Amino acid sequence: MDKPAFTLPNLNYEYGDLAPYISKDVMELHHSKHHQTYVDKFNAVVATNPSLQNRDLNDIISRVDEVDASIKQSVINFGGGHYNHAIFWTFLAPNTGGEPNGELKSALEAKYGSFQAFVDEFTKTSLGVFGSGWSWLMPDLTIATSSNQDTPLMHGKPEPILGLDVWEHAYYLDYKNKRDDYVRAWWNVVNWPYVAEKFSKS
Ligand code: MN3
Repeated sequence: MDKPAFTLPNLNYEYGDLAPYISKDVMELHHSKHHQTYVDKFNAVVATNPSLQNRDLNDIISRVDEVDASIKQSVINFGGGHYNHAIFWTFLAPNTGGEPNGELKSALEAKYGSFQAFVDEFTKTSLGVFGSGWSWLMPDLTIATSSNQDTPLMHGKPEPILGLDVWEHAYYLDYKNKRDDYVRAWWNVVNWPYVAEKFSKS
């Protein structure tokens, strides 16, 4: 069998490094099972559709409207699932200090009034996502949401500079039904240096 088109990305930290905010068990399950399943199912779609082959992930995702109708929902679900998780892991890091420095912090303060007001608004938006989905901070510092494995890139938007998985699989083992506890804990493991770098390059 040919090498699969897409592979599960490695994390820049260990599964247990984000505890107690996100447990080792959740990280391991989320990365090695949930994300791997999106990768495997996406590879199966790619393997039988030459129009998707030899293309990078962002290219496929950003041009999903050109995908044949018979496989479009699979590309949204599995390609989107791979893409969303791949960027989500990069937005996480242990012990990053709780808030950004420099240009990003100033820009968030200018837009929202204070860093805390931004945190409150992003938290409120994340809690308001009905069912499964994502909340995003866009390069223009607006806050967006997606349902299921939809993603801004599928709608002519740029890549988010920060995003949060609010599917129950992201928190149920740690927080049961309490999404608000998960979101509040997640702020402790946001990779602000990386987010600030994404912002400065956007
Ligand atoms: Mn997930």
